Amino acid sequence: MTAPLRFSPEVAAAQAAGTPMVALESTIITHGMPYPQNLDTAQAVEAEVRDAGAIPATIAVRDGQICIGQTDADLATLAQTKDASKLSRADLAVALAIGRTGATTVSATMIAAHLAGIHVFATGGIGGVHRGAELSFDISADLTELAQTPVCVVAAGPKAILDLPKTLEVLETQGVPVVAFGQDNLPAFWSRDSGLKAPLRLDNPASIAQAITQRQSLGLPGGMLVANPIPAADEIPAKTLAPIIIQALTEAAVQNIAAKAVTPFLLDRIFTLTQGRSLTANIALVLNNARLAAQIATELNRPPVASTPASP
Ligand code: PSU
Ligand code: MN
Repeated sequence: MTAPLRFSPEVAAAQAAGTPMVALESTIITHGMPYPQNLDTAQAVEAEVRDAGAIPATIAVRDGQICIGQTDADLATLAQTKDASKLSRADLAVALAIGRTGATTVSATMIAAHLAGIHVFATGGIGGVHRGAELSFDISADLTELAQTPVCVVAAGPKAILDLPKTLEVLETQGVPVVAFGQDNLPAFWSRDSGLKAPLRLDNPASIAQAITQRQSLGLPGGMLVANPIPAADEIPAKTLAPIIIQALTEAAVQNIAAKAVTPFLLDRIFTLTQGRSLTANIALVLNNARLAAQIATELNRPPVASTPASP
């Protein structure tokens, strides 16, 4: 049995024509942002990818199929679906088997993108090691996915609600290149600077594309995380956010929020506690990531420059 993939007309045409493509996830739509900003953002992110010369492929599960690329109507329905499942690697096959509507997280989106032959994926922030993971064992499946599925994920860093040093440690153990784009330090989602040095740094889309190609040439499994800092004009300084994150984490603990509910709960509380500023920042950083992902996909598509044979 082959994987049940269904391509939108736009994505099918891009595949046939060899146009660069960028995968986009859907959990950010169903669990990461409120309606209607989630729909506006999903549409704006797709437009950003097109403006940069690539084709967007937003990925979601419905009717027993992994849908690669959504029509405007599909996006509008998804953005208003209250009971969509949050699907990661563990859930994908069961959701397909029972025909559930589901949104794909970073891990499930990477799997689907790879099956569809898409090498670059843009999102907001990846999941990682949660604070207190030494007791809860809550470590996002995004990290082990990056270790095994060859897709380049462009994000504004791991979300700042996480334990960032532990997240970097796990990524290092798993052999995942963590590349800060254009700066030395790791960005922290809503903030440009986490205060931690990023393991690696690259300064342009062409060198990121070359690193992807080199990894393939070495036969190494897995992808790469490109941590793209939020534009300066849109950032919330880490110092401003620190007490708000602590408050949201405390509320999550008091209310016994666990497992898949943790990240959506924290994002929602931080949205309220920042009077919506975190959402404005989240939207700006996703758009910024979509643009860089499209540039990387375009560079990856460039035919290698043929070396000129020496004249006889
Ligand atoms: N980026 C955002 N908002 C989100 C996410 C990413 O700006 O909501 C989602 C992604 O789908 C990611 C998930 O995989 O959050 C992480 O969830 P968890 O911590 O439960 O693994
Ligand atoms: Mn988790």
